[in-house]
Amino acid sequence: MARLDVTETFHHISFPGHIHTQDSLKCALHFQFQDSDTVIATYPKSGTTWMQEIVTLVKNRGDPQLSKTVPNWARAPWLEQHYSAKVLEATQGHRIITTHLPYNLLASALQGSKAKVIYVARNPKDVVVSYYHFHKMAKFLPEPNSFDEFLGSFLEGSVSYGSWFDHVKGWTSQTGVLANVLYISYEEMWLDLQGSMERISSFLQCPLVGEELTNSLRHCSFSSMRDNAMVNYTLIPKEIMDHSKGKFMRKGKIGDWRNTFTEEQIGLFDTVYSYQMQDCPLTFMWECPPESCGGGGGGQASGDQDRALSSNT
Ligand code: PPS
Repeated sequence: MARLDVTETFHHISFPGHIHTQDSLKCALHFQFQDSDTVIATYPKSGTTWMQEIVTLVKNRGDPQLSKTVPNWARAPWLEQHYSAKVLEATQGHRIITTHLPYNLLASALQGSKAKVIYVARNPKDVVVSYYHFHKMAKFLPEPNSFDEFLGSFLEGSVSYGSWFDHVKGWTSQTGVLANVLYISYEEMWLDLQGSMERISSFLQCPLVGEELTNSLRHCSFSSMRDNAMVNYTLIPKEIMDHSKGKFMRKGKIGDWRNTFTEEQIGLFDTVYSYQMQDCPLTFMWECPPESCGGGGGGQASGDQDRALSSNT
């Protein structure tokens, strides 16, 4: 199933036809969640792969065997993608399920379920830059022209997987509606990976101790994941993901958007952001605090969690 140039429009949202069909999208809406499922929900480029790795390591008590031998899409498949139904049917026991779908599309399938949901959000300036670079390498997404044009599409919500604003507002307003939900930000994970891992493992009722925790921290660091073929997408053929156009594990930083945005683009973004988020109490960390900016992602500093996705965690 190549369909690299096909786009599926479903509930007014575009999805790449290479990995989605109308049937796979429809099936996701009627999915039977089990109470033992862990669901990772994200808007693209918000820390999905990182959370897939963390949850895999937590569920395996820090043993990296699975993370190093099974690709992330096989051990934490995307619910809405066409190959997932078979993978999920064949999975025995605890399932890790990933989704980029907005909350409103999954609401009825999730309501009443005790599946554990982890929602990861990232500041949208870093998201849009990461997404722009991903469009250059992923041949199943439209080739972007300028960043300026891509930013316009992102702000109006016409990019694949729809509006970042709708996605984040939809999922984060479900406190008290979903039985088990954990909200966490990419920035919290970056600034305090150990604290985040402890929080995630407690939420999953598998609290890690001693070496379980140190092993997990080591294996989900940026450098370890960058070199792990099971998560860095180097297993995907060049015709589908062209690594000469960029790396999936690209920079892994907070505030990298500063290297791309012009002053004019910052102005436009901030205007749209203020309007879209006017009734939303979420706050994001836009820059890396100077004392933490020494290196790659994860665990160099203790996080000021109040500054990142703070309102209802
Ligand atoms: S996708 O395509 O939606 O699954 O992408 P996603 O995994 O959500 O996001 C990819 C970005 O996450 C960064 N990343 C990390 N940063 C820090 N530490 C770790 N361990 C880590 N793992 C993934 C990855 O580098 C992408 O961000 P950018 O800014 O492009 O580097």
